[in-house]
Amino acid sequence: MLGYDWNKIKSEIIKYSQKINIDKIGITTADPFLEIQCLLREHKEKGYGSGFEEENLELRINPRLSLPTARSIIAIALAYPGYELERRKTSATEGEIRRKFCRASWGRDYHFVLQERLSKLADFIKQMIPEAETLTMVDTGPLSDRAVAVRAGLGWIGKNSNLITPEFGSFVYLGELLTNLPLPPDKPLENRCTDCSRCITACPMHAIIPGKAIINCQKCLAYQTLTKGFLSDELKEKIAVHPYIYGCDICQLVCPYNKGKVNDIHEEFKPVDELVNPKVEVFFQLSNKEFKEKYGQMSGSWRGKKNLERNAILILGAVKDPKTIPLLKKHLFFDPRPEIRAVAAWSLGKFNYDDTGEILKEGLQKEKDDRVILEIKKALNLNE
Ligand code: B12
Ligand code: SF4
Ligand code: SF4
Repeated sequence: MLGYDWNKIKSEIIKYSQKINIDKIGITTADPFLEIQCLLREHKEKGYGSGFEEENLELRINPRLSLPTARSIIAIALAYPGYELERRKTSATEGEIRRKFCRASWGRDYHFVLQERLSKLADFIKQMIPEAETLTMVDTGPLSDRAVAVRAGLGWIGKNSNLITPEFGSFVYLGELLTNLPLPPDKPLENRCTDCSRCITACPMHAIIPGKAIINCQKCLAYQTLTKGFLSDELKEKIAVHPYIYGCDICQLVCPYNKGKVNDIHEEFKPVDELVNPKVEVFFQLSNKEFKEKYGQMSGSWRGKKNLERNAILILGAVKDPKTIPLLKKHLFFDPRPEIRAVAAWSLGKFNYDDTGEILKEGLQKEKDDRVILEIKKALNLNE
């Protein structure tokens, strides 16, 4: 592709990105991300993964396995709100049981929002240069969005493993556009975490591996609130008192680089309080169809309803409101899903024996699944 002034093309791309409300943009080469190869291998070998990461390490590291002609990668970031919800202040006095969705689930699902921006950017580039090839990724692509953003100079990796931008803190979504254009690359920023370790101290699960800027997902509540299976006793205790029914913002909220970052920029990400700080019982009241209609636009709905129901039952065990005993009983006796019956037993076990002992004993008579039987016995303090 001869005859183009790549510096000029780059500044046209930057100008256009501002016009379509992309908050940050940076460019890096499409060279393999050898700098993260060892880290990704260690992450996998030590069992720190969540299973949501791309399995194939080569694909994760080499952009040219996704777009063989790639010469550059354009990294983008869109900021999302960092402020607190209004509703939280009043919920306790009303005696309601509510839990939040993490900020990354506020407003419209970010995958669509960023993909739309990247598609516009791709169209713009192709208008300028008809022979341009492009491939866009947001979250679900094989590349590490954070590694791309770091090398393109959008920010640095905090000890909590999040990419932190100087302007918006770590409350940013990331995406990238691979292209065959030889655009001039940007320079990475210095890491500014220095001797701070607030995120490591604040993590309720000790999930952040010190000195590595990676987390052990098996411990992390941002991951475990998304799972749908049986949980260890430790995880049940922690999810029951976690402020979030979906995700976790704790290690970001304590970060000094997020202090005062309101990021009230994009209409799409503005939260509807009732949706992102719901009464936990709503998840038992909604049919799957109703759940899709009400929550389908939020990124926090991608796992369906089961993980939210399971977490909600655990929360009822922590709150111990006698009004919720009939609901827990119904799930212990009649829910077809053993994972849900198991947490119902756990939560009933948190009440006084006088209030729920008979229910648990009756549940034990009915139950056929060994895993649930074990849970009921634990709730009744019966030794094997
Ligand atoms: C799997 C996954 C998860 C897992 C694991 C997260 C994790 N920390 O590993 C779970 C479910 C726990 C999760 C949680 C969250 N996630 Co998530 N997740 C992903 C996903 C799909 C892959 C991440 C991955 O491979 N992790 C494994 C680690 C080892 O790799 P990595 O995090 O990509 O990047 C590391 C390396 O690249 C390295 N690195 C980068 N450059 C360099 C350079 C050098 C020299 C070295 C040595 C290392 C290095 O540092 C990074 C941090 O360890 C990405 C999307 C994507 N395709 O990349 C989103 C992504 C990371 N998640 C995102 C978000 C928003 C979240 C949550 C904030 C949501 C929430 N509130 O609950 C939390 C944050 C929890 C946390 N402290 O990390 C954003 C992060 C934005 C940001 N500012 O960093 C991403 C990028 C999605 C997106 N496109 O916006 N997530
Ligand atoms: S997201 Fe929550 S559980 Fe996960 S590392 Fe951060 S503070 Fe710990
Ligand atoms: S809390 Fe401190 S150590 Fe953790 S990411 Fe923020 S600046 Fe870095």
